[in-house]
Amino acid sequence: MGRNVPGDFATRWTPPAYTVDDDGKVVGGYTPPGLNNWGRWGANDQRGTQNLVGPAQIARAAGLVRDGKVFSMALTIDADAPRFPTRPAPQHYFLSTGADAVAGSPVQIAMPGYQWNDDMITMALQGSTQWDGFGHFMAHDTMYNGYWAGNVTAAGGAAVLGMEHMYESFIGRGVLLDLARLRGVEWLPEASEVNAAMLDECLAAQGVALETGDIVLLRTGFLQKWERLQTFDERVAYFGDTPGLIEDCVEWLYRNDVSALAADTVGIEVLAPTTPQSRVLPIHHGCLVDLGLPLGEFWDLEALAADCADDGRYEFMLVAPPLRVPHAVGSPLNPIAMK
Ligand code: UVW
Repeated sequence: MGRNVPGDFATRWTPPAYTVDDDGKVVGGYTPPGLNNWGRWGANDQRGTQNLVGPAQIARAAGLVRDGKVFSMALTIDADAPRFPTRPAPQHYFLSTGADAVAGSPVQIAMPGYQWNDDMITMALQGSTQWDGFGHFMAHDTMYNGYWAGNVTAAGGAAVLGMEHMYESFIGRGVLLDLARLRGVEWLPEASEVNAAMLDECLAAQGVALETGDIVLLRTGFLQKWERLQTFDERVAYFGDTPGLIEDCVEWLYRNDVSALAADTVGIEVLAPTTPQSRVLPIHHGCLVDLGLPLGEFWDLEALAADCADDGRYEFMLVAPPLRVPHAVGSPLNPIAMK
């Protein structure tokens, strides 16, 4: 069983024309036709735009903490929070509880007079507030920096480009672009498109300029709509209605040396665009594959945005590392902004 035409599920299969070298990189296959960061930080780089952030950027960001204010941007990890319909709800179990011990448990023999509670969750790593790593998305069998898609397997996970390369990353200056506030709406209209000109307009309106290595957060306000939905069908339709970026924003991100991009939506980009796009998911393709620029999704930006509007400061220190899961292609997290 195989296929050799995109979107074709025929039983025939022709081996691809490309080969894969000892480093796991495609030879003679896809290379980005336009702007890209392949090779910019070395032929075998696996951190992409995280290379834009160094001690100078982190020290500068630390100076933005003036009032001691802290804002979490994490969704709750439970069945009620939004997640893409293909991803199961998180499950939260208890392994042992003090109540069991009080009622009488054999483990009390080991530690008479003491009790403890242990719990665990099972969840999709992309099933909550999350980072998409480079192993999450491929174009034409290829990942960031030319690594072959076949390096990510169900048995072993991401042999290259895993989230373990990022476990000390996403710490630096965050800049919020409050697009909903710019337009004076609770949330951007369903399936509305955000282009690079609107991003520049928002920066100008907020009186903030980007610096190399910034982590940009985009607020559409669309997360607030989730709370108002009643039925399963409304919740499924919600994802198709997602407002977001269109493809000219990839060049904007490159030009501004943005190190990571996160938004309060499921996929950052508009999922049902009306403007013709040259690629199916141009932001995922352009950022994750061509630029090596990680994407954060379902960040709850409401409290932070309210405070930025209040004090007029749209820059802050951001601390948002992923979980240290070897060979993972994404990670949930609790991103923290400090002002
Ligand atoms: C979508 O694009 C729907 O989201 P993700 O990047 O989490 O796959």
